[in-house]
Amino acid sequence: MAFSLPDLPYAHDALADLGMSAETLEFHHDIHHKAYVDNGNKLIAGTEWDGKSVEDIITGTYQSGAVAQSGIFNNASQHWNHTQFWEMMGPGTGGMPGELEKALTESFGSVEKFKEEFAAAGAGQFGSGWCWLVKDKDGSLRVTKTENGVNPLCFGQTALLGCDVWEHSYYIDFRNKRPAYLSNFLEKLVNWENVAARM
Ligand code: MN3
Repeated sequence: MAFSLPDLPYAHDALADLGMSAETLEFHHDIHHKAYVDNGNKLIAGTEWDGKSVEDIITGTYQSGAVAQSGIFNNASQHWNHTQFWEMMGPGTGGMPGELEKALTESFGSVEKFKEEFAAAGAGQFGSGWCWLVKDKDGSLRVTKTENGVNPLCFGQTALLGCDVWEHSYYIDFRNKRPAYLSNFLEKLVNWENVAARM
């Protein structure tokens, strides 16, 4: 099946009061995410990946390691990453579900310690990439960071929360202040119910 650009789960201006402007979402969703969808479809057409699921394309091309497939990997993974990212945020969501709070406290010592580790991973990713809260293959919760479009699927992990730290995600609203963007993301933008549902 060809990739298609999903609608945002909220209006473009729904997060403006929470630190992510309509202009950012217009560029990030309508232009950047759409480009991954369109370029991915062009590169995949007529290859062995035509008709495969986006998850199979990501893991298959990543494991092949073939340079010729890197364009397909990059666009497929960024399509998947952004689709998750939109769902992981939301306007006026409720607090953190108790089961998630308990799991984070058990794994990191406290919710605040988890947030510190997550923000440090995002701030410490040199260049473009993502930081993640993942459920690892052994069931443990971990904070990770990945470069460019690489994501937890590549390592057999479940992505519970991801934050895009490519400059296009924060430069309009936060200029070069990536740590401020990460702090705002954790305090105001995350849809913790969506994160809990992924556990
Ligand atoms: Mn992005």
